[in-house]
Amino acid sequence: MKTRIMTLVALGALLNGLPTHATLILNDIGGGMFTSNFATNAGSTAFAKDVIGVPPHSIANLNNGSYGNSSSWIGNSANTFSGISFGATPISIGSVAWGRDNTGSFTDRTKDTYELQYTTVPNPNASTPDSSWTTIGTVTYTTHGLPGGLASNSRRHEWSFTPVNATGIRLKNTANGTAIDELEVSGFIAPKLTLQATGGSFLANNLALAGTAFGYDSIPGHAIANINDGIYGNASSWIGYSGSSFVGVRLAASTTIDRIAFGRDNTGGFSDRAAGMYLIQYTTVASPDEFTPNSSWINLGAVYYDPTDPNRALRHLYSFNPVTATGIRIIPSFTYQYEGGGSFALAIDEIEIYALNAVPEPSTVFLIGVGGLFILRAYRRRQHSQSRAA
Ligand SMILES: [Ca+2]
Ligand SMILES: [Ca+2]
Repeated sequence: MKTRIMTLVALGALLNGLPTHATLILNDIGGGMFTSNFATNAGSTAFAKDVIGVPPHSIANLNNGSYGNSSSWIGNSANTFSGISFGATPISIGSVAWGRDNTGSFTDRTKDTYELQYTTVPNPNASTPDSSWTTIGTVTYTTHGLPGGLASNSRRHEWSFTPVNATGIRLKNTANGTAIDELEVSGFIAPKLTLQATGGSFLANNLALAGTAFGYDSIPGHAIANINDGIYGNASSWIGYSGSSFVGVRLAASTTIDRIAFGRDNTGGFSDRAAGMYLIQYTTVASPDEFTPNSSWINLGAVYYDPTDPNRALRHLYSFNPVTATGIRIIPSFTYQYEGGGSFALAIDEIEIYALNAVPEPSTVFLIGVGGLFILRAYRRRQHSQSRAA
């Protein structure tokens, strides 16, 4: 029962965080291997439709517990796939991770559409028919990774989804020659960021207003200082210039925070420069700025906005486990040959930061209440249907 309640709480967090058009929720970018990685269990086996005939790339590299190009699988055809069998008995899975080269050296071979599937067929392999696989979710990387980019498409990306019982997973690719250095699977891990509101406006006591903006670079007319000037909209937004772009806010004092909000254009005017990923980090060092080393930043979480999500450009308010921070920064993915063929960095019109125990806005209280009711009703229905089935 206790486990069940814990699962419900975790599922509640997942449901609250579900974007409009995705069943894979981005949880983190970069980072290390799952503490409990089912793909490297003794009974687990990697398989793939094919592999490029160039050493050292191999199918076994998919779950050898090592990142990097020299420990990767590369497909050898369009519409290929790679996967992991857990054996004959289904296990509960809820999170996966994969990347092209989590060491950051290689950034090619990532532009692709990835479709994650699972099966309950015992000991699945490359010959398990398509009809035995069920799709969990699909994500599209509109570009290859960029060198040096911490939020690059080539880094390890960790995704969570509504848990399923499975004997195996497979990851389908559309492009020929996509690379994966490690395919990881775990039980459900609650996303680090929980979506609390889409749209909406400033709450009371936005700490960013009293903070100091900093960033790596920007394009003309979209200055770093726009990030905390208290104004939404494209004309008051920051837009990065390169694959190394980031922007952040140094807080006036070290503060325990638990919510952040940002968007591309909360006025609804512009919806370009919003499909992609944002990695959110915090730091505890004194007086952080654009020169604070990468090693001093800790991941708070990441979000992925699908190109088909109509609300992707609006402000999104997220909550997270409280951290005491001196500053935060957001690293957007950089896209090109996208939305008309030009070169695009993602845009942010405003960053808001809120302290723990600040009074929440009424609509947030309402949303949490509605979310709780929904989960309770779903749970009761499940119990009801289970008792009827028994
Ligand atoms: Ca590997
Ligand atoms: Ca602004």
